[in-house]
Amino acid sequence: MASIVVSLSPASMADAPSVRHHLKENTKVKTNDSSSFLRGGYGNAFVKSKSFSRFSMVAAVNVSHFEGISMAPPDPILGVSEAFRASTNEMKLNLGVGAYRTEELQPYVLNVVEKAEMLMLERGENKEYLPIEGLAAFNKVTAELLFGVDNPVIKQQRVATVQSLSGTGSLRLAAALIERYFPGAKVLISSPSWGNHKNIFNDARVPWSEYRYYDPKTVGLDFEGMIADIKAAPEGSFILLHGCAHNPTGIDPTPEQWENIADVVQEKNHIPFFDVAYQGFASGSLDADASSVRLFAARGMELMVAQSYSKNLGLYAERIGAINVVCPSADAAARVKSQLKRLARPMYSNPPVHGARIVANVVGEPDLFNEWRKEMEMMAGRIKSVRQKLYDSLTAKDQSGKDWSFILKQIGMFSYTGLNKSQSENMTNKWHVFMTKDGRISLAGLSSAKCEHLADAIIDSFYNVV
Ligand code: KET
Repeated sequence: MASIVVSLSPASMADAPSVRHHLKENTKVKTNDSSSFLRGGYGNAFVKSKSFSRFSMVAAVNVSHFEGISMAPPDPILGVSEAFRASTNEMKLNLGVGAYRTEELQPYVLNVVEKAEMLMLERGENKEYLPIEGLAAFNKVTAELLFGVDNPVIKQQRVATVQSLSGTGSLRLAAALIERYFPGAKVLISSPSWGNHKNIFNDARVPWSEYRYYDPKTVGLDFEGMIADIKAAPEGSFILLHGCAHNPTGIDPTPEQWENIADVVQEKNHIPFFDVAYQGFASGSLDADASSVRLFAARGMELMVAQSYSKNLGLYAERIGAINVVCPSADAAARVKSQLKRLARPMYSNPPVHGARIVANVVGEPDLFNEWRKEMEMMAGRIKSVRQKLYDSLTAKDQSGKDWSFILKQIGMFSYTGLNKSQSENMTNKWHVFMTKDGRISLAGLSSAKCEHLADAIIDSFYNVV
């Protein structure tokens, strides 16, 4: 085979990035700085062949820049929606992604969102860039919604709030802050957790490990394991906690257990890092669902909270959320905010305005706010009613005496069924119930009419597949 001669020039490192993966085994490489040839840079996990560090290369032959890139696996959650769309079966049911559907299994745009959008049109709002930190009116109401208007952290202006790209973008921005200002600090993630948490910290190069959370034996919380693992973490770790409606298990600590968790976090000088993606969706009450965060804040602790409006306002595609950092003083909050802005600017410059205005209008206008609360209660109520109906169907159909009541104890959009990977695959392959392979089903995508079919599918998969 012919060999390819490639010359490498470290002088132009800055514009180097993309050709290194073409160098096949029989490629001869010439470099004018061989000492640095294998040094520096991190391996690229997405490229099959060897990484050759940061060099610009002038290839003597025409080699493809992208040929060596391997196929990425589908996303474990959003890939389910892709597979669902591709299915032509009439019975198909998408219980993969956590997205609210009506009883007719249609996406739902909240009335208050439509009203807020009308207001925006009437006011003739423009499309100028937002400041890096986002819309001021949004940042104000979102922090107030989370902590409560009268919370001392709000009154004392101790919260640095930056509008970001929904829950995911807010978590990613916080991860960048950790990477920059707390080098080497670890994030502790519950086992299991929302699948994207690990990706976020991996991509931000923040080390993480897991703490015990779910106990398959009791289908409940492994509270002792959780406490022990948080205690054992290096002092000053970030403890990622789901504010409410834990995803995927639907199992939340009791108020008393939250107090105990706060004790240990405080004792070890850890930093609580809340992911609040379901405020109002767990119980139907915005205040009750924020109580875990408020309990930590009331102890005077520093903490971080990533917020999302994807679920509670149905603004999935608007990418609207925020990162809040509770600081010891207003001064510190101003400094933290300035650094969050500095991190956001090269990542995405500034956030989108549309969703921010919707939230500012809904949360900031008392009439719309009250109407929103009713709509949220309605959505949370529909999920609770299909949860009950699914339990009833399972109990009526399953003659074995198995106790399915764990489903009723879970809270939020999801139910963690306990089905394993092959059982979950059977749900999809045989019953056309599209779901994640960890046994999670989104009850927000279920209608009363489909409960019987789902119960049949679960019973068949549970008893007939190993
Ligand atoms: N946190 C949690 C716990 C979470 O479940 C989600 C989304 C997010 C953050 C981020 O949502 P965003 O739209 O970026 O604000 N979860 C659902 C959708 C997804 O996986 O993206 C899900 O678990 O189905």
